[in-house]
Amino acid sequence: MYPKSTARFASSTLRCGRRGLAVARLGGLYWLACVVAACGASGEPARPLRLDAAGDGSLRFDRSAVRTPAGRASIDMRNPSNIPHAIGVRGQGLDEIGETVGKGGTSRVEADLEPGVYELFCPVGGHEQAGMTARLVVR
Ligand SMILES: [Cu+2]
Repeated sequence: MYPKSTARFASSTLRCGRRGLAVARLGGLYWLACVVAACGASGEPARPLRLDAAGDGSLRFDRSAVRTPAGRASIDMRNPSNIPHAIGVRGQGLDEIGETVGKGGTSRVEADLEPGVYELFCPVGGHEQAGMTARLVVR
């Protein structure tokens, strides 16, 4: 009787240990999925916000204003033109610049956006001055 119950206890402990391991594995997967999805430090997934550089080679974006709700955002600018461009965002204490990309590339900035008005601009020399800017309104 006594050895039997000890065995049952041992077996249930083992099962419990396996479950613990399964949870640990799941946790690892979740962490990996989170990294792949490019979550912010807050764990909140970044809301994608798209705009493109003009495709005709002119120094401007494809729109002059973008609106988005407050929160974590991934500002993605696709570059379909032969001129290198990048996305920059400033305002509300934020000043970030994405990678400069050539044709077919995407320049990205991830940021926690507070309500307010921001300026999107291309930081490549002379482009902002030539008018490559857009307003970003966060509500
Ligand atoms: Cu540019």
